Amino acid sequence: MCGTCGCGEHHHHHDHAHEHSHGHEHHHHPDEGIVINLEQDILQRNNLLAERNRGYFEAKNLFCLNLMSSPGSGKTTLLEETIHRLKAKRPIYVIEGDQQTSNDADRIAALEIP
Ligand SMILES: Nc1nc2c(ncn2[C@@H]2O[C@H](COP(=O)(O)OP(=O)(O)OP(=O)(O)O)[C@@H](O)[C@H]2O)c(=O)[nH]1
Ligand SMILES: [Mg+2]
Repeated sequence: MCGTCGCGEHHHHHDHAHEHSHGHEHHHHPDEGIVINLEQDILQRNNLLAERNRGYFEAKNLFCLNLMSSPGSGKTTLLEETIHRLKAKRPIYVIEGDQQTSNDADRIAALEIP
């Protein structure tokens, strides 16, 4: 890492003859581009946890689906209908991902599914 600007490169020239504005301008050639990878560590941790979950599900012989889509696109409705049709045939469990409200969790709980 460059100790002056903190970018990913090891050696490049910083001109200190100009006045410092302390904005976030970097003096790289436009074609070089600057990649500051802020997400990487967070996603690595997610991937690790997901991998552990997959191992757990596999060991327990659990069939798991991760249901993701835009807000209001019908996830919970699809779940409700799926549960309605399958719950007599096999045990079903739902993990809800809404961290703000329990609206969806309540709809699932109403179908007497853990
Ligand atoms: N016309 C139509 N409406 C649907 C369908 N599926 C869901 N809806 C309606 O779309 C609205 C949102 O459905 P939800 O199942 O709550 O959607 P969601 O993806 O769980 O929403 P969030 O949890 O808020 O992200 C509700 O009014 C549903 O009745 C569908 O296949 N056709
Ligand atoms: Mg929902």
